[in-house]
Amino acid sequence: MKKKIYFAGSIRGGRQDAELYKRIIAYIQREHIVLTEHVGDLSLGKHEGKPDRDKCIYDEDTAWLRESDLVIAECTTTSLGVGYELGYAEAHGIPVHIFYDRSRTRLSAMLTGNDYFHIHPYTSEEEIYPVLDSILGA
Ligand code: 6K6
Repeated sequence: MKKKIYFAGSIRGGRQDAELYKRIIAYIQREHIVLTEHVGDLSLGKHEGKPDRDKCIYDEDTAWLRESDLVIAECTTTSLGVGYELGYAEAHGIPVHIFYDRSRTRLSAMLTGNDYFHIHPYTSEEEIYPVLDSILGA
C-alpha cells in the first residue's frame, strides 16, 4: 500500500544538500507519496523568503505532518525547521527516520539521545537506498 511520507530537509538552514533531497524524494516517489516534494525543488530559493507566507507554510506543513504515515529526514545540513518538525512528529506519534552523513556532521544529542528516533548514519549516498527499502517495505 502507498504510504504518505513527509520528507524533511533544510531550506533556510542552507540548500547545499538540495540535490540529494531531490534524489531521495524521487526514489521514494517510485512507490509512495511524498507530501513535501518542494523540499527537493532546486529553484526554491528564488520563490522563498516572503515573511507574509510563513504562517501559511507553518499551517500547511503541520497539517501534512499530522496526515503523514512516516517522517523521513535528511539532517546533514542543520536546520531549525527540521528539528522542530521532528519534535512535532514525535509529539503526534508519527514514526521518524533520520539520515545523516557521519563524515560531514555530528548530529545533535537531542536526536541521538532520544530512543524515539530511528537514526541512520551513512558515509556514502548509496547506503541510503537499501535502508529506505527496508523502512518502506520494498
Ligand atoms: C516556497 C515555495 C516552496 O516553498 C516555499 C517556501 N518555504 C517553505 N515551504 C514549505 N515548507 C517549508 C518552507 N520553509 C521551511 N519549510 C519546512 O521546514 C520544510 O518542511 C522543511 O523540512 C523545513 C526546513 O526548515 P528551515 O528552518 O531549514 O527553513
